[in-house]
Amino acid sequence: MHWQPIGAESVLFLSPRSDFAPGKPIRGGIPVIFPWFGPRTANALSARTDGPAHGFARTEDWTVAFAALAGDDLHLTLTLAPNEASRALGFGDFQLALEFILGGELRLRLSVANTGTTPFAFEEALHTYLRVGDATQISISGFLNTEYLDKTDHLARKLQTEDPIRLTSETDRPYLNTAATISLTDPALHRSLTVAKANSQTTVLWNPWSTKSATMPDMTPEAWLHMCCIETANAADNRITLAPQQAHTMEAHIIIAPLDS
Ligand code: TA6
Repeated sequence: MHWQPIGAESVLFLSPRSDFAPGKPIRGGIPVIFPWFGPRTANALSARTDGPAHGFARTEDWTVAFAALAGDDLHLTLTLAPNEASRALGFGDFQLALEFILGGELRLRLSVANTGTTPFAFEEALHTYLRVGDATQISISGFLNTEYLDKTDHLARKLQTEDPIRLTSETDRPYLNTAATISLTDPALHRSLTVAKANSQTTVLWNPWSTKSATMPDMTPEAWLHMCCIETANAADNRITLAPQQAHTMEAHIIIAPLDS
């Protein structure tokens, strides 16, 4: 929920009205999305469509499995195992581990292991809420010539033709088949935020803008101006099928830098 390198402005957005109640997702920080992104949809291995939006992982209690300071970096590993709720949703044979390295930069590694005897398909996202000074002034680069699903236009498949992107309205786009590093320039906070990644083929760009934000009870009226989600993911066409006894690790790497001059 909070990462602020010494001498820098806080990097993650956290809504002043976020819930912190069991079963409620936190509006900000880096929610961990697993085992589906958005509404649950049927796939080749499961016809089920029941369960909470964005899966169950982000509202479960995780276990702190490791914590250590190494030089200026704090290393944390949190784990999530199956429980009654996940089994009821058809997920009983997995282990998750989320490794953080927090320092002047932020690295996150999400590992998913299939501990069972049958394959399963999953989607995942590190749903990162970046904090910005003014969302109407930011520009975002790295998506040129990349296909995306436009969730504000009935999931229409479109191609990103302009770069950099400037936000002017609700923007909700899973970009597909991309391993690109994304760079966000924030003139108001006079810095750039870079999100690099590994083993991720989807990057989601989201800002609810003013109208949708006004309908969200866990957002204050102006909060949308101070956030931009750049989510490191594997979703939609990039859903992953994990064979028994296999594991997959996705990494996000967030770097901040002051703007020149
Ligand atoms: O990542 C963007 C998105 O899928 C949007 O469609 C919006 O629903 C957002 O996630 C937040 O979802 P939530 O369930 O936390 O309100």
